[in-house]
Amino acid sequence: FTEDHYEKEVTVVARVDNARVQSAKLAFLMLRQQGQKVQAVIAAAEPISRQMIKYTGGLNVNSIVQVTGIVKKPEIPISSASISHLEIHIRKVYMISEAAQMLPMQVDAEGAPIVTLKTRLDNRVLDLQTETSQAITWISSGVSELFAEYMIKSGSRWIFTPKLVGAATEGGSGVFEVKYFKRNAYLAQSPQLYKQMCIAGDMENVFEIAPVFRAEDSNTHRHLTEFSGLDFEKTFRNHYHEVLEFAENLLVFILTQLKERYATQIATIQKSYPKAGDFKLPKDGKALRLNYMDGVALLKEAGVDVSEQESFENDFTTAMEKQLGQIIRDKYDTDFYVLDKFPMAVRPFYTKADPNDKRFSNSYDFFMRGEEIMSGAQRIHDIKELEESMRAKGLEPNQEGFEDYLNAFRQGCPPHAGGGLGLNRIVMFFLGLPNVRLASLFPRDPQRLRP
Ligand code: ATP
Ligand code: AMO
Repeated sequence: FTEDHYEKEVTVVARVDNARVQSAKLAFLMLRQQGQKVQAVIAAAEPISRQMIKYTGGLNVNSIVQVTGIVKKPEIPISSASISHLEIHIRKVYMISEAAQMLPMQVDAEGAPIVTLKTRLDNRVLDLQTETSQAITWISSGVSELFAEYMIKSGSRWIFTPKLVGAATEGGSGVFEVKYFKRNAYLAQSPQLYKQMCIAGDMENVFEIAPVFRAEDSNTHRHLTEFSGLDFEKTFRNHYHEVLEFAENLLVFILTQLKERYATQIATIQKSYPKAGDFKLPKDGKALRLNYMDGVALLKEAGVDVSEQESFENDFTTAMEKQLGQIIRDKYDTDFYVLDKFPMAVRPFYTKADPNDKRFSNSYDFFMRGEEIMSGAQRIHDIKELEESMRAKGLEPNQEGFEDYLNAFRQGCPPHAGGGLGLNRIVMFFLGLPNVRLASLFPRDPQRLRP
């Protein structure tokens, strides 16, 4: 409420955050709407009966009520930032939707849950009502909005590719099989092949926001079996770095604008997760780009055994990625950076090898706080080269499921590159949340299929 409401009658619909009877003549309600709170007072006076005071003070916590009253200054000033400094003197109270008497989840005085992550996720609807979850879901909405905004401004077309696919693609592992009438189908593990087929279909610049399914038994803090993917694919003229630079600017835009547009939500989340406000962006507004081998050298300098990484057969382990994240934060003062030129051996078959050194590839990963949020690459657009690359990775070009994809290149296809981002991971690492499940509305992991 603002000063404009002072001494005026208002009607609000809100949840009961807390209700208490002070005496036979006085009761208090704390009302809550999307994390914002206002105190309401009911005192005996014409036409308010003692029975109405008892009823109001005894309302079940979380019930949704409609309250009409006059806005006044409270006798004891309210100092909390999330509670209005004005209060409502109640005239009428109507029950809109009553909550059960026993809530399965306890919250502290600040409204933060005081239970385990499992209990929070089991009771996710209640958990979503908390101030912190409200703010996190706004950040997630913000990342999607900013991604779409930037893509559309760049002339990109919003596409929707099938999630039910006829064959296990992208190499075969990690797909969910589902019944499809008399056949089997699979849930798409990435829009990869379709976004490239759109490029072959002369669409030039495309993006998608859609679910991605991974049948991987990864029980970690950052793996989900269904996550929200932000994907894009673009043609380029001379060099794949045109697309890489585009992706870097896209991320700098998203992260900078999040800080600007969602400062209130970030401050709220910071009360429960202190790192939420400390994400460091490069000071010059340009992404820090290093090569994979620069990363190897930085780790080596720090005394880490990187012999397997130097042999180009193995990607960084999670522990190495995190350590590199810390080294880069200390040295370059940024939590967001890009590694370019990954070894060919650790990338998928559709990745273009570096023409100057075939041990490497024209591919990149983006990191936030030392953990991967995006993978991308220049793609092979020449059919012969693509078939050779498949064979080199142990895939048979004639095998079922690849023919439509490969046919797309037989008609000619312009050079292109792209990337795939994990929405939940961006939210998680931007806010420094300890678990990706907190950045998913109703998370799916190997153990969890409900709520
Ligand atoms: P991608 O997006 O390519 O899947 P990622 O880095 O998140 O990227 P992986 O490459 O599959 O995922 O795995 C990376 C790291 O995640 C591994 O090095 C490992 O430390 C960890 N990880 C994956 N699966 C498990 C698991 N089941 N248990 C523990 N850790 C795992
Ligand atoms: P990749 O497999 O690296 O690349 O996935 C892209 C991004 O998706 C996110 N991600 C996940 N998020 C939550 N849970 C998971 N299990 C999970 N797995 C991946 C990460 C990751 O960086 N086709 C390529 C993209 C491309 O080249 O365009 C691909 O799918 O943030």
